[in-house]
Amino acid sequence: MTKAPKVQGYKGSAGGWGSLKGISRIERSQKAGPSVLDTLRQLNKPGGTMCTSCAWVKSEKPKPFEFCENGAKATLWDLTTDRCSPEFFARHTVSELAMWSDYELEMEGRLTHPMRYEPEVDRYVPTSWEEAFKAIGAKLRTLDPKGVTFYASGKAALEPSYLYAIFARMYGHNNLPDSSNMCHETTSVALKKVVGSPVGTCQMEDFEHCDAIFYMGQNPGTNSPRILHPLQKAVKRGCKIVVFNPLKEKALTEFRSPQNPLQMTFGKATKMSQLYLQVRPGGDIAALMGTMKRVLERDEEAKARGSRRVLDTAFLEQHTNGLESLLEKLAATNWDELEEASGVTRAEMEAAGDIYADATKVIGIYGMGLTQHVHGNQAIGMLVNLLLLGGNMGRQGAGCSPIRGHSNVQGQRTVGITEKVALAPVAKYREVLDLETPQEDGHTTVEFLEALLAGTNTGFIGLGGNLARAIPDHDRVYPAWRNMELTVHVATKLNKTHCMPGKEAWLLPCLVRAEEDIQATGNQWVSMEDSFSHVSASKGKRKPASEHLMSETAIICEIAKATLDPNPKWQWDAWRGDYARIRDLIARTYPDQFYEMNTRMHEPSGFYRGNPAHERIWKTESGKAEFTTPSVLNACGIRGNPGGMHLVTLRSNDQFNTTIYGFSDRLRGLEGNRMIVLVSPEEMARLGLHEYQQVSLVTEVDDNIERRVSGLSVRAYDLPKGAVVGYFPELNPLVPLWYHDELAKVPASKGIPVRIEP
Ligand SMILES: Nc1nc2c(c(=O)[nH]1)N[C@H]1C(S)=C(S)[C@@H](COP(=O)(O)OP(=O)(O)OC[C@H]3O[C@@H](n4cnc5c(=O)[nH]c(N)nc54)[C@H](O)[C@@H]3O)O[C@H]1N2
Ligand SMILES: Nc1nc2c(c(=O)[nH]1)N[C@H]1C(S)=C(S)[C@@H](COP(=O)(O)OP(=O)(O)OC[C@H]3O[C@@H](n4cnc5c(=O)[nH]c(N)nc54)[C@H](O)[C@@H]3O)O[C@H]1N2
Ligand SMILES: [Mo]
Repeated sequence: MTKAPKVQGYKGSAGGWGSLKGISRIERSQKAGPSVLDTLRQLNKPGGTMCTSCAWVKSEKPKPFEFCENGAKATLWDLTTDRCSPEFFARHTVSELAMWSDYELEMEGRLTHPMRYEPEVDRYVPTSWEEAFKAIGAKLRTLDPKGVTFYASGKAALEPSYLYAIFARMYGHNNLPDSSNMCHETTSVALKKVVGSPVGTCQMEDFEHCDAIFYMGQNPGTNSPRILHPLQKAVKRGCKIVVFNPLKEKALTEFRSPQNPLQMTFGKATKMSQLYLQVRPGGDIAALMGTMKRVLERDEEAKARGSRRVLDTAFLEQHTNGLESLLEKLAATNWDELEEASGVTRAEMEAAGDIYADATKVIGIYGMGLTQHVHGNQAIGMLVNLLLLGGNMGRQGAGCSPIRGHSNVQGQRTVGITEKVALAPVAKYREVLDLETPQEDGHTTVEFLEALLAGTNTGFIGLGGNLARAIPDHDRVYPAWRNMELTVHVATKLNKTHCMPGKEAWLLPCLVRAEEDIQATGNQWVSMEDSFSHVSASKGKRKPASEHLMSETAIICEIAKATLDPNPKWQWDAWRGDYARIRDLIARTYPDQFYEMNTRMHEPSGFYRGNPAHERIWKTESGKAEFTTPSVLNACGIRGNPGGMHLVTLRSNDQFNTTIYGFSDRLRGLEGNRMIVLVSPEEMARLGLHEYQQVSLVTEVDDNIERRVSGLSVRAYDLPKGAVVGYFPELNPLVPLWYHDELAKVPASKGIPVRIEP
């Protein structure tokens, strides 16, 4: 038998000096120049630019540096002095570029000119904006609108997003998927169902009052580092953090604040979590059921003793529905089943239950580890079940806080980028814009891809993003992508999706958020919404990367003008010239939440859009908060045999989604290679694998399609039984398109049944 290799690890803590080294490495590779410091200094501050990296809330009282390692990386990446110019495109055919990696393509730097695909020479060639708009408008007019999809990737501000959503409907479809459809759509569906509001219920002050946090399936050290400061403060107050995660993520074990020179130099790192449950993929439903069993026991004990009840019986009585059936399910499920489905022990689940029972104010936090499963909505439902038991919803120090991804992804949904007609402000569109919303629901991301494979989706506009890489089932989808009649990309840097042009294809370069956006009335403000439903203003101050760039707002206005028949209420030129007029439209369309938007967005940390569930108003079918009874114990769609393994695909510390900054996954102690598969020493021994062995991963589903990724190097890693781990997007060919959340259709990228082939 091979000797089990030593599990590697990163010796430092999250944050600390390592994060500063990470930033300076990117600064060298991107050559952004010293003036970038001015931009960094005013990130996320009133009057400044909002960071494009994550959607965590902007502080009311900003620190001297109100950004994190990865916010700095994202900003430096945007402000690189490298240029991907027409000369570059003249040197390379698109077929050649299609073979380049995500990393190599974006390393070419910022796009500088509008480009048109020329099939005869298989190259992108420079064009003028006039030619581009005229041709795109003319082509869109020949296509059936129902077969055209307008994708958005979550970064564009509220102003362009609002216009994009109305343009789609004026043109004739609701095909408005956004990155959310691969991300937190599970949240939008599940939270809506159980508490009546599709977004998180917490506010910043809740983090100052909670005494326990259940932190599930989210990696803050990499993906939302600014949250670590309020978490650290909470821990220092005595708040207990319970983590559910198959991986021991560094930032959830220890953290050193880069904002605190004393702690950086002399201090001990803060121990972040009290209890760490290394659940198997999808194991959260069962682990939460076990937790809840213990909470109920503790409540019985308290009742018998006559001490403070653990259950908030008054809240349960007045505000909730459906507890009985959940209690029956819990009683009928035994600990052996829960241990098998969760991958953790009864003692661990009981310890989690004890922390919950001892706390009076509890917050639940989660990310992709819950949303990207076939039964992801049920896992979110279980977390809410636990919170409801103690009345931990809609009161100070308590609530449910999904951590959103892209910096304005929540806001895009708020201002109408949605494929569901029921969520569009249909009556207001009629009143404000003379706009009749098309009646059929549009495409989710998965439905767009299904239409693409069926040949019925013939046109695509991408407002940012790298959709062909972010989606499942690459090997099936790529060939179909190029059959489209028209592809249009509004983008900042070249990526692989751009290298899959349709028969007519356009690459339209746009400004980044840190750059000046000069229109008829001067440099424009834009606005975005964070994970706490706060809407803040942002203004770019930097000279654009090229004089030929246009803003996303201007590009949408010009394409719309070239496509649609004129209507006196559709004032594309006026909107383009003064974004305050777009905000007036938003305010008229959503008066309850966006009244006086033009002034309120300048409040420190933005204005709060409000959330009924935060006030214990439940906009559900029953008018109460709903307990849900899970139909399964594990969130993976296919459990396979007991030895079966599930693949988790996730982000390294050196990437922003499909943008690969480099090859260092510092906090996990993994360096130099992204084509790796992490396997536990026990599984390695069982399968006879050795470290650095080259293997393939093969998807184990029964649909007669072979899904395989080869050339992966095995690394030993501390993982629960049945889990293997690798990187997104390299492993996306393994995710079947039909393998997605049963309600929200979010691809189940965290629980793919696989086998390892030597
Ligand atoms: N620097 C940087 N910042 C980012 C991004 C980025 O790529 N880079 N992406 C942005 C976007 S769009 C998003 S959506 C967010 C994503 O942020 P996260 O939600 O943190 O996404 P992932 O990196 O996919 O990591 C998911 C976490 O879930 C855990 N996990 C996997 N399966 C399970 C499971 O079954 N149960 C539990 N409990 N845990 C599980 C993984 O081990 C991992 O820690 O970050 C945003 N911010
Ligand atoms: N297997 C697997 N697949 C996943 C995930 C996973 O965890 N596992 N995560 C999913 C998630 S959570 C998400 S959100 C999606 C992400 O999917 P997308 O949002 O589609 O992808 P990104 O990588 O964020 O897009 C990067 C590109 O956006 C463009 N860009 C960058 N900044 C701007 C800008 O300011 N304006 C414009 N117009 N363009 C810009 C650049 O050209 C860049 O190449 O991927 C999903 N796919
Ligand atoms: Mo995301």
